[in-house]
Amino acid sequence: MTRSPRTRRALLAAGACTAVAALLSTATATQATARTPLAAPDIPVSAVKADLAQLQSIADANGGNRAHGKPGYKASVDYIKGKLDAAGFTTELQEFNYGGAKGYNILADWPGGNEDQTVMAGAHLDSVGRGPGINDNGSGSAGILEVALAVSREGLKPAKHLRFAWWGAEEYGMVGSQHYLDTLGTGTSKLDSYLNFDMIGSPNPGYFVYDDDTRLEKVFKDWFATKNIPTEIETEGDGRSDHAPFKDAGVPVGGLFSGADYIKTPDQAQKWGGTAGQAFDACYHAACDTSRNIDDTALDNNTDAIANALWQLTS
Ligand code: DTR
Ligand code: CA
Ligand code: ZN
Ligand code: ZN
Repeated sequence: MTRSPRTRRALLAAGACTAVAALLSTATATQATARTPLAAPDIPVSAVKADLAQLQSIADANGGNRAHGKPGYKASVDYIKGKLDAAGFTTELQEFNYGGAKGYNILADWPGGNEDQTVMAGAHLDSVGRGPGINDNGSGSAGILEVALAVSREGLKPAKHLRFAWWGAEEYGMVGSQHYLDTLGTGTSKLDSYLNFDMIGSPNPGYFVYDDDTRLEKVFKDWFATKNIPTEIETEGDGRSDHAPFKDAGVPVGGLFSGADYIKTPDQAQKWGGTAGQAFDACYHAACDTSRNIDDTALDNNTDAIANALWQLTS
């Protein structure tokens, strides 16, 4: 059937409009995706607990601890690194010497994203010599490990580059994280932020959010608010964990903590259902910091909060 030139022009115009509309809708959808981050997946706390059970077994098989310079620490490193390598991370074992013993940091980069805007999440992997260090700091180490594995499972394509770190010899004064920053030098200018997770599963938990950087603090506080979980600003850890060297280097820092010392105020006691003077973690730096020294709900909430923060901060 032949059509008049006028009809042909009208049909061509209509077809072009449809094509443009389709392109616009795709572009809009893409922009929307870029602007509104995908929701982070729920991190199964059972997987985090399984990692803690592995770290407990490692301590049991190596003199009861996972301390810097002891076999239990290197065995912990091998466990964490093995999971990351299998999940497609680009890993680096960074060696350093301290106190006559060799220490190790694990750096794990998720391929992709703008490396001039690198978001880091870290936790110290070493324990004190007196015990297995399951809450301090197996909890933070296992928490960020399972978030990293979720990044891999989801095939996250972050706009900003994402790097995870497990630090050695934190208990001797943030030695591993300081070594990393010393070797990074001016590379710290490429760090968008550093998030620290040290003790996130304390029994009798409090929900403490680092208040060193407003933007980072808000990401966590907003998430806990959606879960109706009351939080407090974290003050007792200033200078006492691996965020300190990053803060000293001018990197914006944030993080979460569930309590080490004592419930200080009646308000805290009321808020978290304890009693003033009661320890958040009575096994802090003790032999009883075992896999029984964990509050599963705190570990679950904090690990999910970490996933949400990383999905948001790298979008
Ligand atoms: N986890 C402890 C350091 C520590 C004590 N209180 C806080 C508060 C916030 C972060 C860390 C800490 C240690 O490794 O000795
Ligand atoms: Ca969860
Ligand atoms: Zn400690
Ligand atoms: Zn610690």
